[in-house]
Amino acid sequence: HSVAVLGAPFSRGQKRGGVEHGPKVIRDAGLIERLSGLDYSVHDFGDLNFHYLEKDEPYMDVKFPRTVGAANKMMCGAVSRAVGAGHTLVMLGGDHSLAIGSVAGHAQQCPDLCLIWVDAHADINTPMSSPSGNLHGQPVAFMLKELQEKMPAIPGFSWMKPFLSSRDLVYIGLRDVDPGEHHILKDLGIQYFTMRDIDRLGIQRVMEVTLDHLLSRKQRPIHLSFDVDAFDPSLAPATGTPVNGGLTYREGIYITEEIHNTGLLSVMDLVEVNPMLGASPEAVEATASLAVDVIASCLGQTREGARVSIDEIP
Ligand code: DIR
Ligand code: MN
Ligand code: MN
Ligand code: MN
Repeated sequence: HSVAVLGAPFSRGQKRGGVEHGPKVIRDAGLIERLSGLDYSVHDFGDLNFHYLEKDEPYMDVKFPRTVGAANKMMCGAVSRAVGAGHTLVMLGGDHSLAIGSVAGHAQQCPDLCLIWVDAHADINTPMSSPSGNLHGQPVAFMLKELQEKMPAIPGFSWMKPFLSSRDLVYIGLRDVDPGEHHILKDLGIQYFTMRDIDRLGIQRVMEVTLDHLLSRKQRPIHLSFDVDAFDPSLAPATGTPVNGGLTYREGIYITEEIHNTGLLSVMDLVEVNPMLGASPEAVEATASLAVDVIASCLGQTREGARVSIDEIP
């Protein structure tokens, strides 16, 4: 099989500078070499070239709507082409608003996809419920068919229509959910596992229920959207909105191992690595290196080691 890597240096979905350098630090932490070592043919598609519009007034409270909309339109086309060409795609953010285009482009090729959202946050605010106006807190609201009536016509987004059913989405790692978001989660009956649920059930049971919920009716392509802030800030300090009490290293890697083991991972996003927010170079390197571990694990790196053909054993 072949893996394509696509960088998305973009930060207008939130207010803190630096997250546009995420793709560079993740590559510098050795991503391409690690994936090549897993016996993939790796195609590095480089970085998308986004344009930041000079005049982009807020719409309601939504910041940079046209810039984020245009970036996601470009992302949508790029992901659709890569998946159409047969690659498993790894998208490197950039902020999480980019998942709008990433999942939309994936859905153009795979309309029956399901979505696993690993994040401290639910990212399901509508422009009305958003406390910040930042689009990285809203991407899921753009995707869901059930929220169509709650979404105003935001400039920059006329190219897309909602495409995902709320039953085809599961959250893991939540611990900072806004009131409006909590209402939507309950109202639509979305399956989610907070950090408290992980404490109660254990990550093994959480993954069993997650995959059963999404795949028991039929096998379908998986989109994994992984926000590095799902991890505990002690492991992933270089990110814009850290929240205490996050995933341990082992919980994070168990999630990705289980997703790999389905054989159904089709596209993944790794977002919100911000090298300008680490307290030290070591903090940035630790976050980027964790991102590489997550991606490699999604693509089959195992903790038990892998069998190789007998002539490769020294
Ligand atoms: C908050 C923060 N819920 C918002 N969201 C973040 O702005 O809508 N998402 N940080 O990753
Ligand atoms: Mn988050
Ligand atoms: Mn997020
Ligand atoms: Mn494999």
